[in-house]
Amino acid sequence: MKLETTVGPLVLRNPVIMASGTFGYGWEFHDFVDYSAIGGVIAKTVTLRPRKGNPPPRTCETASGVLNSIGLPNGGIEQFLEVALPYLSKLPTCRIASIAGETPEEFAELAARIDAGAEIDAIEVNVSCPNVERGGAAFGCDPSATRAVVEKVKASTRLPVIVKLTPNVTSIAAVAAAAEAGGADIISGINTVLGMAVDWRRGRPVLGNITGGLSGPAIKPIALRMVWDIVKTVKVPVIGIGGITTGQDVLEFLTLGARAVEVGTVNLVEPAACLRILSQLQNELAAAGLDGVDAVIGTFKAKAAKAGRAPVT
Ligand code: RRO
Repeated sequence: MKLETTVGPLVLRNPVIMASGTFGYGWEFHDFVDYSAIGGVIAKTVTLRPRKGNPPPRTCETASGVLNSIGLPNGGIEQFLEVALPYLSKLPTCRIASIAGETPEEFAELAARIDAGAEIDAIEVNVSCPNVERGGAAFGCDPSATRAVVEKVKASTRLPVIVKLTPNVTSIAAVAAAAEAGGADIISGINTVLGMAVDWRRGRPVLGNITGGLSGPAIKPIALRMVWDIVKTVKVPVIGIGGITTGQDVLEFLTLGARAVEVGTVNLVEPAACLRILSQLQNELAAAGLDGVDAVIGTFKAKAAKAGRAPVT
């Protein structure tokens, strides 16, 4: 069974990557996951200066999902370079850092320092955090601001640049096109969907930050629609993200044309979920008589299947 997939300049042993913010800096999952079995790891987003994050409560369970307003707590780039990056760079899988800045120049500085810090495989540019005021989705909601960030980052690193998009826009295709025009090597999406939860007895928000980002199975249909919009718009490869919890979910995104996926929220409730998802992926492919993921990627035909008829193979 050939699970290997190429995503632009990246060669992954399989298409299942751990999404940023749900897998710590890697070491937190040491007891649960054999890193040499998974497609890749994306570390929690790092910023230039240390950040405390948002007031609690920071998470809340919803129907088939989770709301978070974590607010990007992290020790800043110095601590990342000293503590997290050396560990990340030793993992026997595709190693990806994630960065967020308040200006295009900050994004560029982060990329340059990580590039110089230790050997990794790519940088994901997070222009899509829903829970911080400056930076975050402020860039990802505006095509020209997205392009400006990507151009600066591309000029400051030789590493492949993945641009992670927010769904909280009218046209994700327009932002994807701007990221591509700025030089993005790969586009990933989607980050979390803006939402909120209400404690009606107290007449108050559940989350300390009032609003948060929704993730988990509840957002998979939104993510599929947006990945479809992105793959129709850009030529660069796409990584699908949003509510993936099974091997079948992975195949749905690959069918649309995504060349890999990121698995996030399920890691919070099932730390070894990626291993189950990978075994389901192989079983699904074998049951369909297919010898690998390449037989599935981009096979989507935009005409609904008739009920009650087996798929043509
Ligand atoms: O830390 C967060 O609150 C956060 C980030 Br950086 C992000 O990109 N997406 C999200 O849902 N939460």
